[in-house]
Amino acid sequence: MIPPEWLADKEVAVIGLGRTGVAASAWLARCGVRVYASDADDRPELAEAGERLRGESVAVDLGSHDLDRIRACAAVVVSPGVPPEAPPLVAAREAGLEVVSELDLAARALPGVALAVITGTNGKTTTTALVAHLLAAAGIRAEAAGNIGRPLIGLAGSAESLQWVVVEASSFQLHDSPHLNPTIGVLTNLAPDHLDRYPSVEAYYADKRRLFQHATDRSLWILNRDDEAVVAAVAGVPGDRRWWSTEGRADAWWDRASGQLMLGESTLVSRDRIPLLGDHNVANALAAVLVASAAGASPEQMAAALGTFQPLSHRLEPVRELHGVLWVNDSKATNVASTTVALRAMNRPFVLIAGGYDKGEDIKPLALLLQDCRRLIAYGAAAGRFRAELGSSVDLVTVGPLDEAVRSACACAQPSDAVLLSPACSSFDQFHDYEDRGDAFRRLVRAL
Ligand code: UMA
Repeated sequence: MIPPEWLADKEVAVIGLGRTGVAASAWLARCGVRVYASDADDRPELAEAGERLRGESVAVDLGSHDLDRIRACAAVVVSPGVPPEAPPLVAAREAGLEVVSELDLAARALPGVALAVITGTNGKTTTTALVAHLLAAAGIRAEAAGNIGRPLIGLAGSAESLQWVVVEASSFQLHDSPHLNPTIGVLTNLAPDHLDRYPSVEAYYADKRRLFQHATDRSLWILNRDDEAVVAAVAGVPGDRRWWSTEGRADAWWDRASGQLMLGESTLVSRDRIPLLGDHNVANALAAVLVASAAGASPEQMAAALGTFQPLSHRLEPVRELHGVLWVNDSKATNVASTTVALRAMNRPFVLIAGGYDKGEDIKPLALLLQDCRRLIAYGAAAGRFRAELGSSVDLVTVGPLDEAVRSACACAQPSDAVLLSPACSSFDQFHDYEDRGDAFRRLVRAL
């Protein structure tokens, strides 16, 4: 549970007051810990959260961190979005304080609950949600939490009512989780990411490999056989391994010839029954099946539940079919890699809406995936760059706001086409975040 020294005279510092910091502060205060919570920012929504925490006896600073006060604390709980070189963390390390993630603390506050921890560069949110769905359908008491958007600490105190928690863990969370020891660990795939925070790809992969830090012969690892970097990452790690593959036989695999998802030699379910677009989602389903099966779900239960999974919002989310045109919201695609996955998932001609806030990424590689693109509608701040870099590869028009892009797509899409919003850019030129952008797209499409 809570380390005893945290309950002595000193305060515990919580750095960052987003969802993680607020949940961690509230839980620590309820456990009798004296909490000093601070955030370098003072945006309006923090003020409201700060007031609520003050009502729970938490000392709150917004707009700055009191570094001397932090140095005098017993320990530090850090939010994933705070980089290691942030001044409060540098001060804490200099003072010899333990720095842990909220995830690490929460996992210790769930005694007796089995943890399926899912990490990887892509697919971890969908896999996490799928596992929780399969377990619930099998009558297993399970919840999903972590990077999926729900701080794990919110479940602390519910240990008695839970058998499993399915935890989506980001590399940022794993970085500060020295005690985390999953019952089942899943590594979906590894590709360069977050290089604005990590000095190298190796440093990012090293944080992902922290999943295996307490591996023993009794550990169970569920892994992607199709990804060489995953195979390399697990070399020499103790424990049992189960593999999935969309390219060949494995413990769970996709028999493309028959269109079936297979568990070993047995047919599980037809690909067509799973309401998720794209081959990458077959991989996510296979990973989820291996986890749920190890946790006690039967093949029959899983097969039925795979057919009732609701696609997650903003991730290749089908919005509606209108006059034979399927409208798809992939607003979560804030970079070229995500849009690449979406374009590969298109199995029909499509109109692509892309653009937004230009992060300066190289967008030319998208040209290779635009053979079936009827028209690219580039919108927002990055529209000009799309025209300059992709205008010779595809029929391309530029527009300003997203509503104009939707109208333009509506005018040119043909029956049997898809219209795909997969921006390859962030949303900040016109929206608060990708969810705000996806919600706006959904509203516009439903109003057509
Ligand atoms: N801050 C300081 N001082 C600093 C630097 C930052 O106070 O020196 C503050 C910031 O102003 C901010 C807070 O620290 O208010 C950091 O908050 P946060 O970014 O960690 O946000 P949370 O709302 O706590 O959300 C986090 C995850 N965010 C990140 O990892 C960036 C959420 O993942 C996660 O869902 C949530 O915890 C619950 O576990 C989001 C994400 O983008 C979805 N994750 C990345 C990804 O999936 O690629 C890793």
